[in-house]
Amino acid sequence: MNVTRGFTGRARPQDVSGAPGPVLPPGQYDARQDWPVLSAEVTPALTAEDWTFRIDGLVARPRTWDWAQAHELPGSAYEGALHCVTGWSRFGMRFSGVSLDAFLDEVRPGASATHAVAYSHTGYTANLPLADLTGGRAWIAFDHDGRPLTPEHGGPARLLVPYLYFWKSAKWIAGLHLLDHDEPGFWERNGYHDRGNPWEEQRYSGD
Ligand SMILES: Nc1nc2c(c(=O)[nH]1)N[C@H]1C(S)=C(S)[C@@H](COP(=O)(O)O)O[C@H]1N2
Ligand SMILES: [Mo]
Repeated sequence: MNVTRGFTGRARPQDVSGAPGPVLPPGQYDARQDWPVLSAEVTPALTAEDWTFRIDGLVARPRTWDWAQAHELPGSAYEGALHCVTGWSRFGMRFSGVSLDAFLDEVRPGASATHAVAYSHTGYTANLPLADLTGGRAWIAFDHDGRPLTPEHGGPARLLVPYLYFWKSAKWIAGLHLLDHDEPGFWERNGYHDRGNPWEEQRYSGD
């Protein structure tokens, strides 16, 4: 873990495991209570039966998965922190779903693919370098704490890129479009940082 500004959060008092406490990125606070909902759109009425996930653009074999097909891929879990650019972080968040690596292995990104635009069934977009979506860093999440994601939190499926600010984790994920260049998404066109690495405190464009 790369803590760039010498800032370390204190361990949560309830952490009695003896393990080192969770570390807060600079300028973040530990939201210990409920998990806030932040949506630019109205929560869509999207069911698992309606949900699809597509990867296209600079790939050898573009593909769309439906719910059953996505669940045939090996399961993968994330347990750890999330960091919202508005300041809250939450520790010990448990998600399960499928690693994006498993989806990308099937479509085979071309050598020229460097970036992706993630888009939601609602039209929300977020851009990411492909390197932030591979190597076990990103998931399509279906469950939180062993229960299906609620519609407010992006159910039936959301992108999860926990190592970047949470706005990159598009709820109601519909697909990834792979590009050989960077194309800003919804918040990135509206003043937020292009990459959004919380450890570098990349909140706004120019940070
Ligand atoms: N489709 C969509 N995805 C989204 C958002 C959104 O408004 N629409 N907000 C982003 C932001 S800013 C955050 S902090 C998280 C919030 O997820 P939550 O509502 O589950 O906490 O979702 C991200 N993904
Ligand atoms: Mo956010």
